[in-house]
Amino acid sequence: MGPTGVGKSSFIHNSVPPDLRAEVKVGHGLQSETSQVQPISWDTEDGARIKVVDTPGFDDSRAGVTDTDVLKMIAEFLIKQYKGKESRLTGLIYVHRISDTRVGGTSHRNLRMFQKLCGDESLKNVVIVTTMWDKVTTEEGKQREQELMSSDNLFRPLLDKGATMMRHDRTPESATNVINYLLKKEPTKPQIVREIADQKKALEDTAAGAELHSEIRELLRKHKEEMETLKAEMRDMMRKELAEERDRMDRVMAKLLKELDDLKRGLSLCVLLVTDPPPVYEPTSDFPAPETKCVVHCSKLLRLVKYYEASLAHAHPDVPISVASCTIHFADAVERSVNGIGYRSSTLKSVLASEDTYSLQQFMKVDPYPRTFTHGTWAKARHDMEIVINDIEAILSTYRKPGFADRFRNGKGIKRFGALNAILESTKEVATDMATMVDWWTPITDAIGNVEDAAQHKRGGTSFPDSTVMVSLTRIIRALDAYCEAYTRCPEDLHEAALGISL
Ligand SMILES: Nc1nc2c(ncn2[C@@H]2O[C@H](COP(=O)(O)OP(=O)(O)OP(=O)(O)O)[C@@H](O)[C@H]2O)c(=O)[nH]1
Ligand SMILES: [Mg+2]
Repeated sequence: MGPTGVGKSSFIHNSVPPDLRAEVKVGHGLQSETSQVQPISWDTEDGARIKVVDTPGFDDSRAGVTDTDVLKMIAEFLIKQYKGKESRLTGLIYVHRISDTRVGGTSHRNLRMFQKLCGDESLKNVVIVTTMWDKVTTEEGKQREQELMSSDNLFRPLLDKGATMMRHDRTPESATNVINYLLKKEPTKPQIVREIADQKKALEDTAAGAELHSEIRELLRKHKEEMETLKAEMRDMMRKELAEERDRMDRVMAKLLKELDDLKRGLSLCVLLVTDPPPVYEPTSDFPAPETKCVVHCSKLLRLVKYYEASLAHAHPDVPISVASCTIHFADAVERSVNGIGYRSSTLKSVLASEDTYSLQQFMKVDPYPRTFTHGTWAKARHDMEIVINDIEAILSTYRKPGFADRFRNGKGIKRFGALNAILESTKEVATDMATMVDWWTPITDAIGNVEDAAQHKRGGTSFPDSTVMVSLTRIIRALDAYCEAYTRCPEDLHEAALGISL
């Protein structure tokens, strides 16, 4: 990569075996030559296949191919290669003219785009190749090279993070030198591929896309300013000239707006989908009805606590208090989860009725509630019960020490021991029920996750991803409703059972 006319194609011309040189077109004159991403490959003697890829530079003054086109071509090429899996990217080359006395805006722009496409992690696979050494004296060249290497807004940040700088003197030897250096590198995945293929970002949301987006916006802003100036000058100029100038500006503006629109439209779906077919989506089977034993067992536990409260009051007042408060906290958490799930279930119903992927995506994005919250409610309740169980077990172990029976001849200790054991057993029963409910939620949260993936995959589309997704969604909603119904009385029942316990 690199700006127009720096010698990218010439470099490739020098890298390929002699019989392929005719295929590499080197520019003549000032016009930019390369307007496509052009791979060229050959087999080495030891059986490896090398593929070198020429790219057009980012250059907003070029006619026909916009910078957005260039970005799309590069991104699509990299993603196809990555998904094709037979290619491994070992090197990225940025070409710069050592003969440039000053580094202009286009060079900075190209360098910025290059950095955003690569990302820091791939910089160790980067070589900055300097060309046109025959146009400078050795002294000049060396001095400029030093400047380029040490300047904070040029190559220094790249070199600091693992990039290398190498000279190319227009000979096959120096080009081969660069290629061989890169072939030894561990393959890398550039940032744009990570963003689009792995993180499923839209082109305009990638680092490179965002960079281009803000540049186009900046150009538009400048243009609007120029238009304003033009309007002011209109009064002094002849009409014809003005009209021509205004037409020219209108054309530029239209081009920029179209480019912005193009960028927003992203990569062609065929690249994203044809090479990466959506996973076959299997609808989840219907979910079993949620267990309600937990409420029954919790009520029983509270009754036990109430029954034994007086006998434990003197020696172990903490036990009834912690068991009861844990149960009441649980009842409150269930109340919140039932309300939340009820609300989400009705939202999901309207999403399902609309069959609109975007609403589904939005729902999943802004509302991870059913996924995490209710599952978390039960997991936390079970965890709290485990703590209570451990505490009671710790107390009971002191009762089991030798000599215990002698110290409590009057039988009070024996009674307490019995009470603690009964409460412990009942608490364990409740903890087991809670674990069952955690397990009950797991396939449902997984199913929601799968629907979410399917919805994500359908980026850009409007109708629902798949009819099987609708089936799953229906089953999920049914399960959420069944949960609400099963647990809607839980808080009330438990509060009632807890009446009379002095918390
Ligand atoms: N003197 C001199 N000229 C060079 C050198 N490298 C390339 N050129 C010339 O510079 C011009 C542009 O080179 P290309 O290789 O086409 O540049 P490019 O980077 O591929 O340009 P685009 O395809 O337009 O992006 C051509 O006329 C080359 O012959 C060099 O090291 N020294
Ligand atoms: Mg070229």
